[in-house]
Amino acid sequence: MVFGDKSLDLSLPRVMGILNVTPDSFSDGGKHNNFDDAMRQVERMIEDGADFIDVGGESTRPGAAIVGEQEELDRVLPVVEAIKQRFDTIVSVDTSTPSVITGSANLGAGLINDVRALERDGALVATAATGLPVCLMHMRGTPQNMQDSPSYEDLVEDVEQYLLARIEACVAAGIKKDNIILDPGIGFGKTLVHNTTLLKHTERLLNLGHEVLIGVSRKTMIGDILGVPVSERLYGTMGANASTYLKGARIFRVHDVKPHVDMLKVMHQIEESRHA
Ligand code: 7PJ
Repeated sequence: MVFGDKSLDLSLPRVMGILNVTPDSFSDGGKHNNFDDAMRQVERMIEDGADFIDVGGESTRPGAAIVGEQEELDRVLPVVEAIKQRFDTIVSVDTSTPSVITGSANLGAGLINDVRALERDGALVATAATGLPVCLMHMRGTPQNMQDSPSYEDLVEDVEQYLLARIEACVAAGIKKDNIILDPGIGFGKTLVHNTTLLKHTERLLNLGHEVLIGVSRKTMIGDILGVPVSERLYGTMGANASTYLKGARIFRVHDVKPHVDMLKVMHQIEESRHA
């Protein structure tokens, strides 16, 4: 798949390093809202083998405050620009905001990653105009209310139907079908059993004919299973990612790049072994 100025073979597993540029991000407590810290963090993730740097200026944690458009632009665009000037990597932008999509693409971003699957007014048109690939994620509700007892008639079917409808909307807006990546949206309007069931059935999204991205890093799902705080969720995160790699997911959005790069390299070599 072609991500702006770089092309990536997605038959290999790929690691997306998370760079939060919010004052209250999910699990790094806003450690990287300082510009120089952010650049050091990017350098480290790239050295560790990240294929993408996912820049997000809106916290979508349950109950998070809504960020204004100008605030999001001010947080994200300087960081996208600086990364593209200093490093040879693919910048993914975690945004739902049309002006952030357009602005980031103009500065060299290579992927639009939208937890709202381009539902915000103007997002489809803005993304189509960039010509970039997009990751469509499933969310039930909004970050403000999504964890208020989410329920589904038929979970996997609902997620599949939602994403199919969004794919159709993308194609109608002029986004190429081959440029669409799907994501079940772990933790976005889902209980523990919803999350584990969706991961178990990763093949249902793959069967729609798109690559699948998984974002489970340090999430509540891991904390619920292990009973550990955010700082102790790496091994559990790796278990979830290893499991979905074996089911065919190919992009892993993570805070801890190096452990995942090593894990996936070994898993890939085992899966690809051929000895007559
Ligand atoms: C995801 C995301 C995810 C995609 C966030 C956090 C919450 N983008 N952005 N998938 N999660 N595609 O990192 O804990 O799961 S923000």
